[in-house]
Amino acid sequence: MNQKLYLWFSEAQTKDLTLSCRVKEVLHQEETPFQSLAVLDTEQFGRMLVLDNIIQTTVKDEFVYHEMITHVALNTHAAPKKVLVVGGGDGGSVREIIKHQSVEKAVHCEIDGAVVEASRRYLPEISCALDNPRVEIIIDDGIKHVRENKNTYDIIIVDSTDPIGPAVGLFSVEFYKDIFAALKEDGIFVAQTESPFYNRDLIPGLYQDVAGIFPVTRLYLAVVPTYPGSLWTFTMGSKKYDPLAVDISQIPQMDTKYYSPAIHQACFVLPPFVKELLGEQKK
Ligand code: AG3
Repeated sequence: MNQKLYLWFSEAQTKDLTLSCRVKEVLHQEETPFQSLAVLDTEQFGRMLVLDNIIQTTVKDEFVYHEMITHVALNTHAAPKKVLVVGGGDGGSVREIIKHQSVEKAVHCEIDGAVVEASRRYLPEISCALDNPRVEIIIDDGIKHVRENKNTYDIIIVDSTDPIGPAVGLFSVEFYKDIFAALKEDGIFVAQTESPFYNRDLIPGLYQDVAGIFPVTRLYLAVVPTYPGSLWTFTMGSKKYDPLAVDISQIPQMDTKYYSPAIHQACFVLPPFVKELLGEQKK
């Protein structure tokens, strides 16, 4: 019997480790002014968005990341009305944000319009909220947008790529200071902050930078199978509200597959090797 031809896409997760996925079909490929963009249909994870050969999201596991980068902060704030997403051109974060009734406007600032277009076309289950009237899409540099809008947002979510190339500025102390200024007096900031296994040089400095600016700083975890090491960190800086002080019995029933009131609390429980990165007591 004939064997089907095997084509594999490999992401070099570190210089010594790759994750390989068997590809059914290359649906789209282009060089944008910012990066190389591909949408692949894979056997294991379904359709997958790849930027500069790095897996950004897949239709099978995107729910973990998008629910966790949004709902923890949105259910910590008393009544978030205006929310900004920097990056995240696929629209997954915005889709989760508008599940919150209090949200009047979700502003989505993505530097690369081609990511938005490819996601609309090939990832409809992720990008489906982009045409919602409560969503405003701005194709521009998020760093500039944050700098130019002071005291504007209740929540700012930084849904970035890895801290290489165009995203380096999204992991800088200057940017965190500008975010602090762009938030209202009880605002909350959340960023995706990479792997506690493979980014041990990044997380300590970043956490200290956020803690030097925001009165409440918390790091939390979720499991995203397609990201390096699967275990993934998010860092929250908050001016007033503490996510751990939330009465989880008051969290409204939500249509989610990973986030839940129990996860809202449990995601802040850190293994000693992660606590160590934050300069905290291990136990
Ligand atoms: N942002 C990318 C997270 C980092 C993934 N890193 C990696 N695979 N090496 C995801 C954007 C989804 N909205």
